[in-house]
Amino acid sequence: MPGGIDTHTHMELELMGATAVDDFYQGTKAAIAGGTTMIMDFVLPRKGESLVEAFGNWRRKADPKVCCDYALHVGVTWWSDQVKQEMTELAKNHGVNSFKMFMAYKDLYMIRDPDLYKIFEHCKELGAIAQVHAENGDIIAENTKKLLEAGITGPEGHEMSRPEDVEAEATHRACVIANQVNCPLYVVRVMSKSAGDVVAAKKAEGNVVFGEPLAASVGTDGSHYWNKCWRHAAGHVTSPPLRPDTETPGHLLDLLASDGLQVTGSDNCTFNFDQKKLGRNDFSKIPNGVNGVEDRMSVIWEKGVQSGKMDPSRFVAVTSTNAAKIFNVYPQKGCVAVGSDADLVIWNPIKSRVISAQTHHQAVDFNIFEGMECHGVPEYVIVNGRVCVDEEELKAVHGFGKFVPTPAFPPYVYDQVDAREKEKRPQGVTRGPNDEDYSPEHMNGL
Ligand code: DUC
Ligand code: ZN
Ligand code: ZN
Repeated sequence: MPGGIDTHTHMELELMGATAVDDFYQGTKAAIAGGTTMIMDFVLPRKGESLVEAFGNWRRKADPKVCCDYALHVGVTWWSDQVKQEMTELAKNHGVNSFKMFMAYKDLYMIRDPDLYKIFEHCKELGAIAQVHAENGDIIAENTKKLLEAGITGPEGHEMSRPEDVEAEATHRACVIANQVNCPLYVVRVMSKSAGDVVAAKKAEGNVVFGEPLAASVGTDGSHYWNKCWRHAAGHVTSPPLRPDTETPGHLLDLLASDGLQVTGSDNCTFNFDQKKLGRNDFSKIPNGVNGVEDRMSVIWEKGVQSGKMDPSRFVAVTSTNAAKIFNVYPQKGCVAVGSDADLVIWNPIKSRVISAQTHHQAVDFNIFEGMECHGVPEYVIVNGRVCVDEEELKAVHGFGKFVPTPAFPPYVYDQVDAREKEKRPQGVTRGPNDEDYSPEHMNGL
């Protein structure tokens, strides 16, 4: 099958006072070990920082290290005329067709609705895809304050401060705003049943919207935040959080199987125990992020195909092909065909392995899927024609990967946008300022 495409990673990201330990070398090496041959990482400029400069810095970090191919999404973390011009520059000259806005992380990245509207509008003009991290940042800030005042400082406070509703509300709001300006929307890391349902319902109404659950959100759950071991609980802290009920993973998997949701990422953003400890006395200071770049393919196979919820073709769609189509690198990526890149996986569905931090290839000292048995083992992984997993032996090559530009106006997305536009065009008469105030028949008797 075609190599996996992980739509969502944060290699060596500086976040909340720590730098993610999986860098572009270790992270992409681990990706290959799990059957992923392309990652999509996020350039996240600080407020006030030039987007183009931040993009250049990301390229300089990644290019010499990546073992597999990669593309970049760019975060729009502040808004001004300069940012608008830089988005244009990135889309036209640097191979970026996806821009991500955070509706949470107040004081760091958060974008408010009026700016969101303008950014969506500009994405549409550029033929780009708007991505959102959908959580209500204002509510989270208030809830966090109250919980800490009440003495709830442990990792369970993380989930309590940002419950499911807070994710579903922002997801709905993003869909509404994007639909006003006919901008295609991609909701990153769908973590809850209700947020998943919002995406599926809006799609069914005709909105052009895509949803990305994570390996984490279908593979584990938020009951871990209540684990007595602080390290264990903090190891699961990620935003939006995993949900404490046991139905969420299955519900998200069902949506993925039925095309209510379309793609899977990992949001791999890994911090070691000594870094997680920055939040030992305050859950809101625990660096956010979990692993997944290595295990995503196995976890989706186990929960999807092995459990009988999806067939192998749908597995290929949600782990590779749909991502290639949405981000406009199909058929270069995401399919097995003459002329496509030779990114290939020979997958053995009969073999199984048990996931563990002791044996994984990531730099991080913890694994949220610890002890999970997964069927589906990549026996061979070929990256751009080079055998990088050979009878399960990892032979990834430092710097072998390259940057893959994602061109504007992906037909898979913009054909749907055009159809939506036609459908929404007003029928019949519209009125301009120079039109008659009264038609002659209404003049009679007035
Ligand atoms: N969530 C995380 O858990 N980590 C990185 C950024 C994000 O949105
Ligand atoms: Zn533990
Ligand atoms: Zn992320």
